[in-house]
Amino acid sequence: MRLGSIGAGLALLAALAVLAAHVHALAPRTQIAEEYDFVVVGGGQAGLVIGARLSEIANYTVLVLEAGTNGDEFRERIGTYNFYTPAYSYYESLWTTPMNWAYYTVPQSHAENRQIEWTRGKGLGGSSAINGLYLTRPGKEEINAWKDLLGDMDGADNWSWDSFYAAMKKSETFTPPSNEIATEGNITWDLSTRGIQGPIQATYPGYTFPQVGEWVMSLEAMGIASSNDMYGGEVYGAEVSTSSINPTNWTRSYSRTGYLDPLADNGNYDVVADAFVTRILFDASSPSNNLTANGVQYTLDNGKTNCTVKVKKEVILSAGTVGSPAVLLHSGVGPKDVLSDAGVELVSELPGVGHHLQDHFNNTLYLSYIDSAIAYINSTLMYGDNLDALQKNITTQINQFVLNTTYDAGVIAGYKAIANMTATTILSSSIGQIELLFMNSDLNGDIGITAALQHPYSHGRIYINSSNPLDYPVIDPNYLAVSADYEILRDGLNLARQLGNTQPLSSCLIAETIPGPSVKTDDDWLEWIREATGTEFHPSSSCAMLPREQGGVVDANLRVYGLANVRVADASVVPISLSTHLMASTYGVAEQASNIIRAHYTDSRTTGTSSSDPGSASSPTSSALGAEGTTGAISAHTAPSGGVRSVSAVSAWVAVVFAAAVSIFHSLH
Ligand SMILES: Cc1cc2nc3c(=O)[nH]c(=O)nc-3n(C[C@H](O)[C@H](O)[C@H](O)COP(=O)(O)OP(=O)(O)OC[C@H]3O[C@@H](n4cnc5c(N)ncnc54)[C@H](O)[C@@H]3O)c2cc1C
Ligand SMILES: *[C@@H]1O[C@H](CO)[C@@H](O)[C@H](O)[C@H]1NC(C)=O
Ligand SMILES: *[C@@H]1O[C@H](CO)[C@@H](O)[C@H](O)[C@H]1NC(C)=O
Ligand SMILES: *[C@@H]1O[C@H](CO)[C@@H](O)[C@H](O)[C@H]1NC(C)=O
Ligand SMILES: *[C@@H]1O[C@H](CO)[C@@H](O)[C@H](O)[C@H]1NC(C)=O
Ligand SMILES: *[C@@H]1O[C@H](CO)[C@@H](O)[C@H](O)[C@H]1NC(C)=O
Ligand SMILES: *[C@@H]1O[C@H](CO)[C@@H](O)[C@H](O)[C@H]1NC(C)=O
Ligand SMILES: *[C@@H]1O[C@H](CO)[C@@H](O)[C@H](O)[C@H]1NC(C)=O
Ligand SMILES: *[C@@H]1O[C@H](CO)[C@@H](O)[C@H](O)[C@H]1NC(C)=O
Ligand SMILES: *[C@@H]1O[C@H](CO)[C@@H](O)[C@H](O)[C@H]1NC(C)=O
Ligand SMILES: *[C@@H]1O[C@H](CO)[C@@H](O)[C@H](O)[C@H]1NC(C)=O
Ligand SMILES: *[C@@H]1O[C@H](CO)[C@@H](O)[C@H](O)[C@H]1NC(C)=O
Ligand SMILES: CC(=O)N[C@H]1CO[C@H](CO)[C@@H](O)[C@@H]1O
Repeated sequence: MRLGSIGAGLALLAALAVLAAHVHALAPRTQIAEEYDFVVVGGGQAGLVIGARLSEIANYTVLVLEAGTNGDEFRERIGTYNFYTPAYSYYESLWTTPMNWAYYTVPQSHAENRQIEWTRGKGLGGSSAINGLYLTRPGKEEINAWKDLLGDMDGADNWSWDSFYAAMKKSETFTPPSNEIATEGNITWDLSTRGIQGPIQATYPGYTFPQVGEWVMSLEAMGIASSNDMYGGEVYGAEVSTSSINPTNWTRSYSRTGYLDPLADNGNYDVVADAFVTRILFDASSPSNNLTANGVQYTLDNGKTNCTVKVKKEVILSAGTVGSPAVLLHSGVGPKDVLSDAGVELVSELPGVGHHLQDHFNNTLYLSYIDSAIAYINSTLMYGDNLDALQKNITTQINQFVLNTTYDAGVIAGYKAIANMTATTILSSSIGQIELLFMNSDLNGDIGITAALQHPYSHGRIYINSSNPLDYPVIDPNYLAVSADYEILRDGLNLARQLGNTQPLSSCLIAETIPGPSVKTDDDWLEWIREATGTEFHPSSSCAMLPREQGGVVDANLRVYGLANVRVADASVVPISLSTHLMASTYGVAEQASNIIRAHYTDSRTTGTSSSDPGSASSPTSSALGAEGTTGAISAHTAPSGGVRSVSAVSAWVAVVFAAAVSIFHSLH
């Protein structure tokens, strides 16, 4: 068994520590400390939330290590988009910059052997810095299904709808649209479901297209009513969703602007960009079935030099659905076949790492002629009286759907548990099975209607095929491996076609250009789906929260099985694909993770919890980010206060600039 040593890096750090003046956190740094209570791996969407929430406790020292850039050179492009419409954030945004890992899947054998690009954010803010800004929430029944998958595990209640809903609200501040935009876009909302004092701004764009209003009306004509309650857990019907944008100027609101830039300089929090984490190091004297992490190894120069930082309390992995399993695997934690094939020594066997990968995949119809007009279509609407037959059809086939990519009966049991939950509870619930999106699309001026499968039965995996942590992990989402997936997606695409033919939307459309009227039969659809399917960018579940005997990677307290002090907290822990764009849910995971970690250290102390107790998980006064989210009703005029206060205070704080730290490390070599 290999356990890393933290010798060499420390000598360097000790030497540098002499140079370090009494620098303050979040000011430009020339040096980081030799050890921290908490080291967060990945300064992406979730990582910056956790860094902020833990560092609110002045007694904790916190370090975030982010592999990508600090983003400063792209800031204008991150924040700005043409015409004040979110749609352009895709096309004018950051796909072509170094802020995208630009992964590719392995050839997809059920999709014409295509290698499909997997865009993932790389830099402070992670995918929230480059995503499409749709801010939507999952459904009540799916979150409760997640909790039910945990059985009576300690902490399972934290993943009930009520608890998760509160965590999502805590992250946001909602601002209603102007009257003009509300009318033009036919936008409705329910204040009682929204957050009022969180760091992330949720509102509507400053410009909208008339077709957006027609979207809702046309869907209504098809029997799909507009919904007011999609943020309260009823994810079916049509709506114009909110975007994660600032209400004053429609710039991007993401985890860096919400959770990092406004922070006070309390001297206990460091964030280092361009720091690629290569592995977690463990204390060789800790029990092999409950290893204690005592350090994190990383590189600032693409592997030429290894640095190490010591960890006093915990390592928290927030490297995302691709990065978090990859770091575990390179640390020797994972399925033994994968590790031995890759030439990485087994440290702690955990067969589920990287498995249970689920993603939304989609196809887009183009019609000749944005933003966030969407609809979630449930199975009552899609299948009516035929639902029972479909459900039986799927449940009787689950054993055949199981893949042969694992040696472990537990991972297979976990697959069956997720698939059965999906086919029973979720399929028959009110929650959408298909999302329809209105896309202001391409350069031809066509519009697109996308249909995206929300609950895939085809699960894939993330694994590694090299012992070099800097090599890209292998991504195999296994799209369309299971017949039920293309059948449901096909039925969704037929709805998209029907929508294009429904008034008033149809009156501005000339013809369907892609795939066009020649695609009619089930076989035609299947062929076209295989040729054209792509990702909606919502992969999850590669470090699934499930019982250990079902191939789970983390327990309900987000702790990695077999390790004493390593947690995962990001989109990779969600065990079941959710019917939503994943950003709000990821904020929910990260806020809840912070609650759980803070509560753990509060509870484990013998002293009581006075209001000045730095460990008190619910002390609103300790937050520079606004008070706790609300669970009750709110009124409109109180809405923007917390977030605006923290945002407008930005110039009073010193922004994070870590280039200095990096160059000092360079110059010493
Ligand atoms: C192009 C695109 C469009 C999307 N559109 C939407 C949308 O409109 N609405 C929505 O709700 N969701 C959207 N999503 C999904 C959503 O943004 C993600 O699900 C979510 O941001 C994931 O958050 P995360 O914290 O799990 O991971 P990320 O935000 O991806 O963060 C992971 C971080 O870890 C870093 N990292 C990885 N490996 C290492 C390592 N070894 N060492 C150090 N750091 C490491 C990465 O660089 C990254 O910064 C989109 C995603 C993409 C990519
Ligand atoms: C703060 O940290 C110090 C040093 O680690 C420790 O001795 C002290 O007990 C901590 N106080 C609280 C309230 O946690
Ligand atoms: C939205 O459209 C419906 C018709 O589908 C109409 O009854 C309603 O008044 C419109 N609402 C707004 C806010 O324009
Ligand atoms: C937009 O508004 C936000 C919030 O007020 C502010 O922080 C940001 O700097 C503004 N961006 C630009 C480009 O003006
Ligand atoms: C850094 O660590 C890796 C293992 O993660 C090792 O393969 C490599 O040789 C080390 N590099 C140096 C310069 O020591
Ligand atoms: C899938 O959906 C995403 C997000 O809406 C979109 O950017 C992408 O182009 C779609 N892909 C396909 C193949 O339809
Ligand atoms: C059940 O599934 C099979 C195989 O995919 C398919 O051929 C059949 O039409 C399905 N039946 C129903 C009722 O959905
Ligand atoms: C798994 O199944 C595929 C396709 O059926 C097959 O090609 C492959 O050899 C199998 N792998 C193992 C390890 O059995
Ligand atoms: C499938 O799920 C249903 C409903 O949740 C449950 O009653 C049933 O026992 C499950 N079956 C299996 C095989 O797990
Ligand atoms: C499914 O969606 C339709 C249309 O949006 C809605 O009328 C219906 O109530 C939903 N079904 C359930 C079971 O909630
Ligand atoms: C690992 O997989 C990638 C595809 O993700 C491939 O390009 C590469 O050649 C593979 N490396 C080895 C050593 O098999
Ligand atoms: C693992 O170790 C930690 C602290 O060292 C302890 O709190 C925990 O109970 C241990 N877990 C198991 C399963 O032994
Ligand atoms: C943050 C949170 O909701 N914590 C809860 C997690 O679950 C435990 C046990 O059910 C509760 O005691 C915590 O309050």
